[in-house]
Amino acid sequence: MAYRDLREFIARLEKEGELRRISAEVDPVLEITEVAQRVLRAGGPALLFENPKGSRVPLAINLLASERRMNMALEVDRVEEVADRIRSFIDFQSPQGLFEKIKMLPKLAELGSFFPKTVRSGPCKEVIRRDGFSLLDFPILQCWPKDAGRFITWPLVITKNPETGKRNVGVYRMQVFDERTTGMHWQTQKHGAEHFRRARATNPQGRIEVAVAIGSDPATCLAGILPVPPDLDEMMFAGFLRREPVEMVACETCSLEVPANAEIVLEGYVELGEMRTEGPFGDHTGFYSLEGEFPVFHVTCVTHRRDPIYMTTVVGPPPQEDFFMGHVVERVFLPVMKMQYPEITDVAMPAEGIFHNLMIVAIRKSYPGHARKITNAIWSLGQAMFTKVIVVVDHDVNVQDSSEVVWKALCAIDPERDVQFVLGPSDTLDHASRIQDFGSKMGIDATRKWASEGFLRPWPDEIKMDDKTRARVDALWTKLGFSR
Ligand SMILES: Cc1cc2nc3c(=O)[nH]c(=O)nc-3n(C[C@H](O)[C@H](O)[C@H](O)COP(=O)(O)O)c2cc1C
Ligand SMILES: [Mn+2]
Repeated sequence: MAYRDLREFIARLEKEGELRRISAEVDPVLEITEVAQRVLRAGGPALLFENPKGSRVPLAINLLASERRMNMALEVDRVEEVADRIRSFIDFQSPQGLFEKIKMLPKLAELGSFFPKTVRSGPCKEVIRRDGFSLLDFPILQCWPKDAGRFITWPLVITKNPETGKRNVGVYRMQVFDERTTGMHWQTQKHGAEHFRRARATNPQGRIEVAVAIGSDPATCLAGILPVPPDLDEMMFAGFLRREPVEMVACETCSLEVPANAEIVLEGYVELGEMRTEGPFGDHTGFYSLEGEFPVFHVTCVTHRRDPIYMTTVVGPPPQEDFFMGHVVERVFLPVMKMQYPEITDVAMPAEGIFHNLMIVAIRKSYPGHARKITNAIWSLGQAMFTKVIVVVDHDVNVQDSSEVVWKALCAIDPERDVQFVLGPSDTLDHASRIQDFGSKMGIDATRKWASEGFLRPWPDEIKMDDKTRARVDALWTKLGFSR
């Protein structure tokens, strides 16, 4: 059974000893970050701040900030189970006989459970406030000392593609400007930004409707950060993850729908002709992302539960909670990458590479230039386009072991020959690229070089002791005075 909502997940965490309630007053300005950081670094539990200073709304943080809690959120023992489920759909063979067709029925029923379902009402409508509301009622964090202000860090921002009518849900931080206005940090290549640009192209002085849900069941919250293809509804992906449809309910003041189980909903619009300075913000790079011009979100209505919980997260020097999210992305999307590029055997994005700076890819190399083909493929694959450095190794290198990768990759390269630079889109958060959103990327071909690639020297074998000697020493081991 999927979690009905955020509070059911929190209750489960508490039951499993994975939640700590904090009743002392703690300030959402900096202090909660510091507490959450220390607890996360110590491998501690999720936190529920019952008395954030200046607000009557409790605040939940670090809910998914461990492998165990992430598995609980996805209701699996290992995240690879999600990948296996994706693979089972990819591997779908067209059925031959009647028996095979019948065997397929449960799979088809499962497919049906992906699609979001519209419902007439839901707990997010317990309180509806068209007037007199204020964002300042919520315990919104100022995460870091040089942040420009308070930021909503885990909003599910919902828009519709003005051309296709398809929904998009993305997590884009929102700087609180005042009681009913925030920034909308749609980075250039993200789907929300594309909706904004398309709407603006036809109606430069118009508006685009935007709804924001804060705090939902964990799979739905997670779906907002996943790099699913454009025009593929993240709520459908959430339905896949939770194996039950996400129930959506109509907004009060616009034509969008929001998850009915949300804790808090902000309805409103973005003015297409309006930009405002946003940031700085202590970001997941571990540095402040600088101020920039971004669209502005105007809130027209707030709906929430009678006793809402404000869900948030902190990004900053790695590793943070978002590392666990990135790990899910790495594992869950591997079968999708493999579908297009079956030569890929494994992929790793180490925490220090903060998603877009470093990807290590193992391939089963089968023709000259194969590694370079894969770097180019990755640079054209959705948000993997941002990957600043790609290291391609042979399939017998364990990409999950950074020290093995550093060792073998450095041994395998003749830098001038094996490093390739390309120009292209870069992550908006990349503060080193020559201009915002555009810069260079590097592919490193750290595979064994072949004669067909012009490498005419012999490639040496890796040193390994032979089995016979190892067995002999095993047998001798205790006699040599060592313990096993
Ligand atoms: C905590 C957190 C904060 C994020 N903040 C932003 C942000 O401010 N702007 C942005 O464009 N992406 C941000 N992201 C990344 C997007 O959520 C992610 O790229 C997502 O896939 C975007 O959805 P889209 O592909 O539908 O555009 C954030 C991710 C996390 C985990
Ligand atoms: Mn999207």
